[in-house]
Amino acid sequence: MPTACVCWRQLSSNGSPSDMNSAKPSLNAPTRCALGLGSNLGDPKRNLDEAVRRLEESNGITVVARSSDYRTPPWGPVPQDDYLNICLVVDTTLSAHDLLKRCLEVELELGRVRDIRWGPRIIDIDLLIHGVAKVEEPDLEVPHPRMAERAFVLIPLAEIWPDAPLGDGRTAAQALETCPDRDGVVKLDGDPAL
Ligand code: A4P
Ligand code: MG
Repeated sequence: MPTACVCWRQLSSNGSPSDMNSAKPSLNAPTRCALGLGSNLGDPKRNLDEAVRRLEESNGITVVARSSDYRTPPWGPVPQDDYLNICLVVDTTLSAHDLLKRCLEVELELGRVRDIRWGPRIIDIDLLIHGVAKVEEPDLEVPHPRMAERAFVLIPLAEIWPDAPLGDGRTAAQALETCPDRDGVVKLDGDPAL
C-alpha cells in the first residue's frame, strides 16, 4: 500500500496557511510549520505512524500534509541501520517553544532514550520551520540549522511543501537541487525519490 502524500489544504510559501490569509488577520491565526520525523529502532513504520497520530491528537496542532515514507542511509558519524524518514506540514496555534515541547513529549511517550548524539533512535522529531520565526537558543534553533544539507529532510519536505522557506533565502526545492546524498534516499511506494 503506497504511503501517498495527503494534502488537506493548499500550501503557501509565506509561513501562514493560504486558506487563512485574510485582510484582517486573527490574533489566533495558526502558524504553518514543518516537522521532520525519523526512526531506525524497533518497528520504524509503526513508530512514525504512532508519532503522527499523537501529534494529530494534540491540542493546537493540525496535520496538513504527510510525505511519503523514505528509506534513508544513516547521516553522521555513528554506524547504524537505515532510517525511515517523513516530513509533516502542520498548522499550530502553539509557540515554537511549546510545539517543540510537545514533540519532545511525544518522543518520550514512544519510549525514546537519549544516549548517543546522532545515534539510533525509536523516534526523533525535529522542528524544521515555524512560520517566519528565527530562534537561536541552546534548547531551540529554528529554522533547523542542519536541514538544508540533509537529503533525508529536504526530499520529503519538498514533496509536500516545495516552497517551504528555509530561512536562508532558499526554498526546500531550491536547496534540494544542490544537496548531496540524494541518491541514497528511496521512496517506499516504488517511485524514484526524485
Ligand atoms: N533542539 C534545538 N533545536 C531543535 C529543533 N529545531 N528541533 C534541541 C528539535 N530539537 C531541537 O536533540 C537534542 C536537543 O536539541 C533537544 O533536546 C532540543 O532541545 P536530540 O533529538 O536529543 O539529539 P539529536 O537528534 O541526536 O541531535 P540533533 O543535532 O538534533 O541530531 P539530528 O539533527 O536530529 O540528527 N540519518 C538519517 N538518515 N535520518 C535521520 O533522521 N537523524 C539523526 C539525528 C542522525 N542521522 C540521521 C537521522
Ligand atoms: Mg532531534
